[in-house]
Amino acid sequence: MKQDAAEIRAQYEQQGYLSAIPILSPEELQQSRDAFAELERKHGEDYTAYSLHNIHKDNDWVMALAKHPRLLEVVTAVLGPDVILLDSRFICKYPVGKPESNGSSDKMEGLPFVAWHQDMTYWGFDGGPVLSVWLALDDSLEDNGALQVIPGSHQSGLLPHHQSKRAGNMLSVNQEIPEELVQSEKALLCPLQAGQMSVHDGLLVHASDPNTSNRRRCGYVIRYVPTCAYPIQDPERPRSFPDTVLVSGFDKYNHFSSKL
Ligand SMILES: O=C(O)CCC(=O)C(=O)O
Repeated sequence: MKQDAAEIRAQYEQQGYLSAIPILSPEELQQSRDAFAELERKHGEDYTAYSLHNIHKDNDWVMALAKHPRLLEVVTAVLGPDVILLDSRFICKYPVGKPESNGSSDKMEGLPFVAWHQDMTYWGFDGGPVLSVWLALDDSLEDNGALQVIPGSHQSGLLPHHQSKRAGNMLSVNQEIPEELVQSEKALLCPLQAGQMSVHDGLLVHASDPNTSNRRRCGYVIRYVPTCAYPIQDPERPRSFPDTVLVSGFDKYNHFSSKL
């Protein structure tokens, strides 16, 4: 049964995330996978693993994903009608061959993974939340390193982060929440079938393990903010948002130079 906007929002606010939401039709999924395969041929897998950043303005098929009506229905249910796309990136873990013993940490050493973190540490926003969409182009399951979340952890505020000592962290600034602050016993996997998405709050603690399967795990991660949100000025880390797009409603704040 389809949830209405108030139910979507209530569940999101309580848990800090929603998962396994069907978005793409089989045809849309196939077209997206074909277009992505074209980028892999053009750039090579080393590049497409993490460097396809903010390509939504130059690629109509990518913009169509970011503005997909079913996806925006969920995003606007949570953030309200006036929404800006802040940033987007493909994040792909390619198969590297199965470690001989199943999952022992020394065999996983150096394989790409994502350390426990909160997105807000990186984005540094005030005036409104940041919401992240993870739209699956491949099935994303336990063995190929699906996203894991700590439900409710968005209610504990911003946690300290330090530089990760483990090799292979895919995050841009190699950030990580110290182990003793992560309630990993509460971790839940967010398995997705290709074409489904999960969404999570900028304060939700989340991570993902290496891909130990023989299948690719490719997702399109899109960050959205309500138009009232604005970046905190941080002289230590000046950031710019040159590729924002108003994807829904009206922007009366003009915190970004977003164009429709
Ligand atoms: O793709 C992953 O494994 C992690 C993605 C992530 O950290 C995010 O969507 O914020």
